[in-house]
Amino acid sequence: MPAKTSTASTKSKKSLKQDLFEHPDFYQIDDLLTEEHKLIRSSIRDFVKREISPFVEDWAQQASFPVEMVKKFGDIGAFGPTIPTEYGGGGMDYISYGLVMQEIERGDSGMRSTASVQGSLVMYPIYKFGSEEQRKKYLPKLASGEWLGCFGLTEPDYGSNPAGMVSNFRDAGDHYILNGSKMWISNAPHADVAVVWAKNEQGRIHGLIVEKGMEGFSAPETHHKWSLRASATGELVFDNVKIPKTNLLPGKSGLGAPLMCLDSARYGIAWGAIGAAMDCYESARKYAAERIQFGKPIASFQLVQKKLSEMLTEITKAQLINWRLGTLMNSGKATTAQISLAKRNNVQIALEIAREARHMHGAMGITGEYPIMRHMMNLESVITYEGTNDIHLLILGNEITGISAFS
Ligand code: TGC
Ligand code: FAD
Repeated sequence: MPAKTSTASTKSKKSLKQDLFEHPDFYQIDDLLTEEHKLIRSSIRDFVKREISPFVEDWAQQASFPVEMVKKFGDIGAFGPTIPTEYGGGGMDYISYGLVMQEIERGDSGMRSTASVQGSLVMYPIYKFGSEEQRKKYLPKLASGEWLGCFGLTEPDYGSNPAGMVSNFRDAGDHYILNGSKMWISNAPHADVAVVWAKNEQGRIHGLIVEKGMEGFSAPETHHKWSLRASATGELVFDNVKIPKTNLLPGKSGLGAPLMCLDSARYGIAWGAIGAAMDCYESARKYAAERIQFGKPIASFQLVQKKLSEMLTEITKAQLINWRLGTLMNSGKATTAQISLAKRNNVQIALEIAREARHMHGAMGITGEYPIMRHMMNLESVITYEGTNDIHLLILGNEITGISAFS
């Protein structure tokens, strides 16, 4: 009996070591996942290995958004995993959603952006605040990847402070007239549908569905980015655009409506960033074992071991935050401040891990031979969008003190 126990524990130690290399799971969080969660994760992981990782370096180097991925994401169920199946969504829980985001961002943050904007920022508001006709018209096509969507909140003069937005619409009888502009909008240049936030004549914020081809609507691409180069970013320009009244989202108005969408998207980012961090860690661990300097693998130097140990520690802490936050999301108990803590912590540590991994690869770290520099540059956007690092600190500060630093 003792011999058997010791064989079992030797075996589990061995597989733990293998996991640390392949897919770090130091605290065996897999034990907390269901078989369905693991199945979803492995199918997205295989998809990313096959359809994204071999090509993404070229897409990023050429700053080219691979439009063909939109349909492929639809086929694999990456769009709207938590939206009910009757509208074409995946009908999954939030842990599954997180795992999908984690695996896609392990490939590339820009690819994860495409999926999280479509699911959390376009399908979610249409599902949550849309009429039944709007749900039936848009959701199945967005879920299948037939249509691509974008979310227009940020304006040239209103980023962290969207309440100040100046985009506006007025009642013109049987339709509205929309004017204004949005900036830094992911997916915009290729989007068929835009969920746009604008003020009515009383200054109340509403969501409007704007479709490609509407007269006076254009979406020029933003060029020369050093970050998220495989994702297309653009402006949304509205010059007296005639919007049918049936395109107003009737279910909720006020800034709270877009902020609810951001809760869902920020949650996905908290998982996604750890995917990028794991890819950097795995690459650094492998490189350190293979790269010989001073006659030894660099992994044998204490300073390199310190870096790897700190990376694994931070990844493990972030994985635990994600899992617990996922269970709170599933039970409808997660708060905006809890989501802010996860988004802020996980993106920040992912960026720090990417930078350390970059150092550990020496000169090779700046090349496209390794994914590190691309992850690092991508994460510089992820730490800014969906609320900057400091805005999330202040959301937490408000929660702790009861005093808003914004007003
Ligand atoms: P504040 O006064 O706090 O709130 C205004 C109203 O909204 C309500 N509310 C919420 N309701 C539902 N869910 C939430 N999470 C809510 N948070 C707030 C609140 O109760 C209030 O309601 P009422 O009825 O009293 O009016 O608003 P504030 O103007 O002080 O702003 C707060 C602040 C700064 C935290 C907020 O504006 C903010 O989060 N700013 C950051 C902006 C941001 O994150 N933008 C993201 C744009 S989208 C994007 O980046 C996509 S990138 C995607 C990709 O490519 O992956
Ligand atoms: P600003 O708000 O001007 O902030 C500048 C600096 O000031 C930051 O460091 C900020 O933390 C700091 N600051 C601001 N206010 C305070 C304060 N009260 N206290 C302390 N510090 C403060 N938006 C969308 O609507 N849809 C999208 O799809 C989208 N995609 C994006 C894709 C990319 C690649 C990028 C880079 C951005 C995207 N954004 C999108 C915009 C993004 O959400 C904003 O960039 C972000 O909210 C910050 O706004 P800003 O860039 O105007 O910075």
